Amino acid sequence: MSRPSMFLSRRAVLGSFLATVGGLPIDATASPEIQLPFRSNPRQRALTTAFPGKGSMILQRARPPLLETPLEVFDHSVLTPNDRFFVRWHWAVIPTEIDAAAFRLRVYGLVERALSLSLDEIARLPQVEIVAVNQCSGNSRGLFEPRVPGAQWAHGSMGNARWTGVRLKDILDRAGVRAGAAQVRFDGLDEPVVPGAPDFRKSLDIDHARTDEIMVAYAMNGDQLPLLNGFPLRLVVPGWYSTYWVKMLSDIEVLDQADEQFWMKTAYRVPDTLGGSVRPGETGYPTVPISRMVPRAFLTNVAPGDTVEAGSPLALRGIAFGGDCGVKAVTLSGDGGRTWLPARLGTDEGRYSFRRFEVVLPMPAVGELSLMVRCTNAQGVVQPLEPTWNPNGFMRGEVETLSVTAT
Ligand SMILES: Nc1nc2c(c(=O)[nH]1)N[C@H]1C(S)=C(S)[C@@H](COP(=O)(O)O)O[C@H]1N2
Ligand SMILES: [Mo]
Repeated sequence: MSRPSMFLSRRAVLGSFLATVGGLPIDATASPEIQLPFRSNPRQRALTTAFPGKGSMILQRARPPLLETPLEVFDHSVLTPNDRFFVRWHWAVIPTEIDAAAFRLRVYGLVERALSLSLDEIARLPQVEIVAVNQCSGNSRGLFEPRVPGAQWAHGSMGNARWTGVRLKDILDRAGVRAGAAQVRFDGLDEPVVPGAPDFRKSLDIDHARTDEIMVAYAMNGDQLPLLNGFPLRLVVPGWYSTYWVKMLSDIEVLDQADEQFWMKTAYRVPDTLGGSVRPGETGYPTVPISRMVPRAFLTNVAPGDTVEAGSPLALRGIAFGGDCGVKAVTLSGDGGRTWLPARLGTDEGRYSFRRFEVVLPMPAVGELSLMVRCTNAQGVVQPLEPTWNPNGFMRGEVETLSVTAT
């Protein structure tokens, strides 16, 4: 493993790119188009290669950047390459240049000693690594029926990386958390565009923050974090939706009570029901801050509308993840859910990682094939066959159906 200083000694620069791209018409940065698997949503999206450090990405929005990973990327490896990893920011004021030598991570609030840590000091703490899925709460929102407002993502606002960094706990211990701590709040260097708008900040309960798994990461897949994915530091909260994975992490504040600001109290809440699901139109239910992910599975070597050969074995591949724990099993149905075949699982990269799977569907008959893959996680949670829905388009977890034609 390379030394942390390798990742931290460099400067990350976007130049004036982010400042200028917002002023361009979107089609100036993008060309070929891609079809997303939507029913009641426009399907066409542009692909762009205009963003520094990023290869071909689905352009959902230019400013602030919302870039989606095309699903076929997940067919090539269990880890999502940094240059194809999705990007999402809430506010457009994002530093376009960060000087790693001048950067400081500040720790304050209910602590014995406030800290201002350089990247070198952070790099001297014990190094840890974890493979974990970073998935937007709104991943697959564009498939919600009825439609809901918000970024109309297909399935590509997620990615799986090997994260390297230090334990948040070790940083908190250096500061010395005082009795009475309730939550820890995280803030990054990005800022709202309009004065008075709420700065993006997220909080975790103190007990959760102090678990061994929560990481302040300085590397992703063995390289420094791309600026758009949070250079030089980001929080990694394995098993939890990425709204908590604060990028360009600059401030850690220990709070003596629950965080009442906008991004905890108003935004990113889900119905307090199984899988965060309610009936469309339902009102009056209690909500809670979104937290743990639910199991999901996707086919990656076929796309909706593909033609396959009837009467010969159909080899299918994909990725699954357990949500907040590992994958126990993946099953496939080629007949719309009547019968299910077990898939063979690939290498286990840890319980928070994608898990690849393979399964052969014997002899599909001529006609439309309704393919479904279903993950059961290590805690026995099975993806529901019924639609999941809530008005924010969060926590999609239902079994996905993909139709191909056998000829
Ligand atoms: N500083 C900062 N961190 C942030 C956000 C943000 O707007 N600002 N968005 C969060 C959300 S909602 C998502 S989905 C992830 C996206 O991570 P990525 O861009 O590295 O894929 O970043 C999270 N961390
Ligand atoms: Mo998100």
